Amino acid sequence: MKPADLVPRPEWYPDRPRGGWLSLRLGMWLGITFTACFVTGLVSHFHQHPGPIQLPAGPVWAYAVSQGIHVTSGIASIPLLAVKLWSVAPRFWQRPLVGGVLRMLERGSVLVLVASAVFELVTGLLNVAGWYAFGFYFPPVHYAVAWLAIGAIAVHVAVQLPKVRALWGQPEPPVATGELNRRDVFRLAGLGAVVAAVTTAGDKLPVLRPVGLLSQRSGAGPQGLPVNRSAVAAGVAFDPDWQLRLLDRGAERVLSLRELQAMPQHSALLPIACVEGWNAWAVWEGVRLSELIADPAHVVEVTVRSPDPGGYGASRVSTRTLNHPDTLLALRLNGEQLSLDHGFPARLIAPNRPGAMQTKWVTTLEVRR
Ligand code: HEM
Ligand SMILES: Nc1nc2c(c(=O)[nH]1)N[C@H]1C(S)=C(S)[C@@H](COP(=O)(O)O)O[C@H]1N2
Ligand SMILES: [Mo]
Repeated sequence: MKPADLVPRPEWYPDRPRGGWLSLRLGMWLGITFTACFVTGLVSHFHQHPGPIQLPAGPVWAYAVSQGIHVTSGIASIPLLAVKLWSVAPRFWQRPLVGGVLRMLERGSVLVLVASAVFELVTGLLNVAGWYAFGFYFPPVHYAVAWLAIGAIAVHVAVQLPKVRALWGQPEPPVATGELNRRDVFRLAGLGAVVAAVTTAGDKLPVLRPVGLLSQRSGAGPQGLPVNRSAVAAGVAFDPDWQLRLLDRGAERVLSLRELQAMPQHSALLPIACVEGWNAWAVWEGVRLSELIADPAHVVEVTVRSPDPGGYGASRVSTRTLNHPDTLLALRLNGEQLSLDHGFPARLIAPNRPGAMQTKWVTTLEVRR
């Protein structure tokens, strides 16, 4: 037996209702969910890597909605992609397996498409499930492969356009009696997508919490808010001598907690909107960040630091966010003094911002003009 004989052949596949009619419809839905993932993923990227693209400071809920759509449409893609691969499976083994430059380019682009799509969905799902099983730092790899996936989708759509035209409006091909038809398979895939989305979205839309079987977060925690990284995990202890250091125009100013409490206090209803998709709203109270800094309209950026050595121990605040009235150095949460796990004595809280940038246990504000 030659090695090539071990490679499956299209005719080995049972004659089931696969093929163009089904692939086209699943492909269109995957096009929508992957585009939603890509666009919302870019939004998340530009929040965390501000460059030439400056995102607005509001509306307050925008990032919670955007990242909720990202994770929900990604999870809904899993059953759609699984059935899509099933619908085209025999075609991967069409002979000749290798041959012809154009054919190899086409097969190569499909290989990139399948590999990058599966990679994005699997690593994304593991990440939101809190199982950081891969040996690399997730965001840059997920970001790079996202471009690969969206590029491969564009090439795939262009290559398949003649077939799409031919299939468009065609009736569903008949199947043998007693056999599942293509419309049923399509409906099952859609049902799988809806069930996956609804059962994981309880930590994004509270109305879905009762059916949130697969939700990652329950919403429970001290002061009515979940904790992502506790003070113990971050190596931050209660510090009775805590002071806020303000570094601006080459000078250092120091403020005690009492001094901050004596300043005008403002409150804002804002969400923690984690990059992993869940969000939780609370009433925050504290000092406006812009009122701590002289001439805030002319600040380029404020870096907020904590003693936490982890990747989320510091964050950057843009001019727009600094000058938003809801951007606070929060001292209180839901009517009580902040608990240590939520960032006591002071944490940053600002509208339309990834949770990863809502720095807890703030000790230093560094102003760049
Ligand atoms: C099950 C599916 C998916 C899940 C659960 C998921 C989850 C996530 C999470 C948790 C982040 C935040 C990473 C961080 O900042 O720590 C993220 C970012 C991102 N995702 Fe996904 N994702 C999925 C699918 C996709 C797909 C299909 C694409 C593109 C085609 C995509 C593109 C992006 C991009 C561009 C970012 C921004 C990365 C950065 O900040 O540099 N994701 N995703
Ligand atoms: N110093 C510090 N601040 C931090 C983090 C951290 O690890 N260290 N985690 C961030 C992340 S990822 C989230 S989602 C929010 C969670 O805030 P909470 O624990 O008060 O709910 O805090 C952010 N602030
Ligand atoms: Mo987070």
